[in-house]
Amino acid sequence: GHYYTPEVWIPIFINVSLSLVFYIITSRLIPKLAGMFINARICGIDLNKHQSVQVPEAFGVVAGCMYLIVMFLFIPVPFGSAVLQNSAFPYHELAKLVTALLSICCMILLGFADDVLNLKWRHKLLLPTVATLPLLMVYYVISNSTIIIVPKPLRYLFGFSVDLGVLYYVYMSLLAVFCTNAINILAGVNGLEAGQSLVIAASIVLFNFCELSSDLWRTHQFSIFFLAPFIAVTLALLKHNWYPAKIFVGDTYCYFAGMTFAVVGILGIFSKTVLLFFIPQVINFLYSVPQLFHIIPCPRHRMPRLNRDSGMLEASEFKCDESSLSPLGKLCLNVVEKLNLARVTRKDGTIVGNNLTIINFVLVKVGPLHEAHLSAVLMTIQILCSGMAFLIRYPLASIFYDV
Ligand code: P6L
Ligand code: UD1
Ligand code: MG
Repeated sequence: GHYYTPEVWIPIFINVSLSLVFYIITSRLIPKLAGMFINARICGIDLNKHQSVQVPEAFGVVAGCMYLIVMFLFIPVPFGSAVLQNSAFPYHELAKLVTALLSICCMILLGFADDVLNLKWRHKLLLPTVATLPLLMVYYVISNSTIIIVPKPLRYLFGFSVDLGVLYYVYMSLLAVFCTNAINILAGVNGLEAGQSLVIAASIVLFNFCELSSDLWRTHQFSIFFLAPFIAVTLALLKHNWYPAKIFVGDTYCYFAGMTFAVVGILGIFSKTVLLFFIPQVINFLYSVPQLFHIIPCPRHRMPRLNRDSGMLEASEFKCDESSLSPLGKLCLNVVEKLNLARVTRKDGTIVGNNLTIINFVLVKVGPLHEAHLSAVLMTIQILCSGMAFLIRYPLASIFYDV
């Protein structure tokens, strides 16, 4: 088969080697640029430290630029064999590569704008949608498959497959919006944004290696090309962003990471599997919905807060008058309270509850934790969920599908 041919492994080898080199370059560059970001006032206060120190922010832009450099250097490599053998040039492969980079580049720009200008929510939702249009156009040209295979138990209702048509394109643009923002709202503890993205990227790469022996190996190889350099720059960031953080990754990095995952899922045609690796982010998003839509008050920061006496992080809280809550707000609060999903206390008509993120949920259930410990716990949860995703994707899928 194709599995042992140089066409499969040589480009991957070159890509991984380049990634290693750029891991070293990026991790040395980051501390050198810290002063420059402070001078430009691109910095924020680390809210969970005893002293208030200015930490340079938006270092995702450094990682993103280094990432683009690796990818630009790499562009000729997959086409080496076509050029050397003088065979038909695979223009569609080139279009995929360049368009994917265009979308990622746009998101780095948007993220950086968000970090320095603090954009409104509507921009955060609208701009990623627009940034996926080139991707969707390429998807239309290379695949245009809008059919989903129905799981066996549901086939008597829907038949073997359903053609979603234009809805499938809507789903793909929503995927990009979801991936970018879901990482950004599961944040606020040193190392968390980069840590969760690292686990997701590693999981997708593992999935790609599992699928590299299938007939669809090209799309999985394509995904590895994008994710190996991503893992390299993420590791470089994580080294400096882990507790105690010397730099913050900023929204730039969250958007960059989310778009990279959306791009490989969409153009690799395995977007549902990508979503499976977002289980903690999906749960965190669903849990956050009452606050995101302001059904329950949402403070500017929902990250845990430091107890200055014990040095531990505790769940942060929102506070409001019971009378100011809408009926829907009261209902939401009752539901999370009955299901034991939040700690809510009522006193003299004032309601206090923990902010609805899984970070605070862990702290409510486990008790106060040190920041580094909390970050490690959340990364462990992400890894366990990836294990579960593999179970769903392989053994479970064979129950629901003929694979
Ligand atoms: C391309 C191909 O691999 O589809 C794949 C096959 C094929 O099905 O899709 O990636 P594709 O392949 O395009 C899926 O993976 C299966 O492998 C479909 C998964 C559907 C789930 C979508 C999103 C989930 C997000 C998380 C698996 C089919 C098995 C069916 C089981 C479906 C159950 C899924 C829900 C699991 C949702 C949720 C578990 C949550 C547990 C929580 C515990 C605390 C999270 C929802 C949370 C709700 C609270 C090219 O090579
Ligand atoms: C999102 C979250 C917000 C959370 C914030 C933390 C929602 C709706 N928004 O907002 O609840 O508080 O991310 O990133 O859920 N910071 C730290 N330590 C860290 C990381 C960040 O103290 O490890 C602080 C710094 O002051 C930094 C600021 O958070 O300047 C960055 O926040 P920003 O990314 O602008 O917040 P949002 O993404 O808008
Ligand atoms: Mg943010």
